[in-house]
Amino acid sequence: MKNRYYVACDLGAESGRVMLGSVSDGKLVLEEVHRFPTGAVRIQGSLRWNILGIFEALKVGLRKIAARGIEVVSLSVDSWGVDYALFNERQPLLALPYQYRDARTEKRYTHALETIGREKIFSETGIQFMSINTLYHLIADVEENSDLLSIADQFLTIADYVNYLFSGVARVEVSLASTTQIYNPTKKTWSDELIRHFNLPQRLFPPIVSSGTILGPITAELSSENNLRDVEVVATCSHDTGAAVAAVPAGADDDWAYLSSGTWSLIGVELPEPKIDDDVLQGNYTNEAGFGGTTRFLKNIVGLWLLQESRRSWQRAGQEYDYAELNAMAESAEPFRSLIDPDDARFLSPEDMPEAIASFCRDTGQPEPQSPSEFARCILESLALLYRETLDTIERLTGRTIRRLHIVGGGSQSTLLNQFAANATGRKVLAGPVEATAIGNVLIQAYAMKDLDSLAAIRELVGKSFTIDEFQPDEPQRWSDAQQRFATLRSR
Ligand code: LFR
Repeated sequence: MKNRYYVACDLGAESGRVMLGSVSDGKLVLEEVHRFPTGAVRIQGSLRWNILGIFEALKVGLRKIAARGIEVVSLSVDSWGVDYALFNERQPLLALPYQYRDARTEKRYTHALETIGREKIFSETGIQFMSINTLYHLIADVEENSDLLSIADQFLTIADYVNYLFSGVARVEVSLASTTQIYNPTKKTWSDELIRHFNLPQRLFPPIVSSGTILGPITAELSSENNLRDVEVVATCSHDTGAAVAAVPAGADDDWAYLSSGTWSLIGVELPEPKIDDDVLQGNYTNEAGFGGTTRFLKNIVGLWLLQESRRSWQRAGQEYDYAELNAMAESAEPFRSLIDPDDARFLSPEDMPEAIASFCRDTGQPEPQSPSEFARCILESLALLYRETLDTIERLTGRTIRRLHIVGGGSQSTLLNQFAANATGRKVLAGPVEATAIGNVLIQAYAMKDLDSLAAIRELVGKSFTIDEFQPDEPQRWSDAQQRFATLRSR
């Protein structure tokens, strides 16, 4: 049989990738065809995505594939959560989509929670409270862009919007719908109650489809422009984290947790249904929709953003380090010199990350990191300690015992962070695959095209196809002492 090729268009906050996947000799073969920066643009006091630039970059990748004479079965886009584009029948795009870190939601967020109450929003959605969520951005649009909303037919979350540009079919896939904090996972519809309460225009909300839905063929315009024939556009898990969790190479038992590690750290377990109760609300955990009707019960915490932004600051000052260098430098730095609470609000969108970290250390009576090595060490140790706290809470909230932590995504390339995670959590860490999101995307396409028949089959194929590295916990006493210090910082 001829190889069947699927294309994953994977959009992250730092970079986008066009990945070509096919199954050969019972293994998935994945190839990066094109990579490009996606980063947000600061413009006239706001933070936006150059979404059409991203769309063009994806087409460059598709043309590279077509130029090799490869016939593609299907393609699918996945992206970060929350953000959206507005459009109507005549206008493909009505405004540059806001980046979730844009400050416009800050005051609206607090106000929205006061007017309706956290309990109501949480019982409707089961979603973690974060000022970045779509709900607060749409409220901002109602207040400051009502002229724009009045001419919009619909909004679409980022990956679903690009799937729409490819196929002409406007649907929100459920995993991405759930990141909006306007989706009700019990009723499996948009939350009418929240829509009404916040005066959001009902017509903006598109139909929701399940993960692995064939939307339809690529548009005729794109097909001829890019030399692609008979390509189906599939809504896989449009949410990158959803696709990554589908590709965790775990078995059917339930004693494992995942950490999807990139700009964000998404750490959690897979549940058969949402868990919406007071304890979960108090802990601010989330119930995102996963592949096959599962629930991704997790905590969304800051991740390598701390290091990415520090790196950007050093770059501006003329000091260039790649991530491998930063890891090696961190390894040689003094252990546990200073710790931060990665969750502190000052780290959400600072102008200068190293300065924000230094200010945290000053405020808490710790020595300020002096060099990139010390900053990197402080960031990685603090993240690992937060993983520990989060896993313990997940065990308490779900009644599960977690014995293994699967780390997937770009962050799993940091062997230092993997070892720290094993040490801090006292659990075995299984690292890889790095490209879990693109893999999940490709294999859910294979599922949609009836080449694979279940989540278990997807995971088994991932396990057979990629090398997974193991890290055993070490230095228990030092890490448990550090955990005490960390807990004190967190309870300030
Ligand atoms: C990860 C991610 C997270 C989401 C954050 C913002 O890439 O999708 O799951 O909370 O980006 O959208």
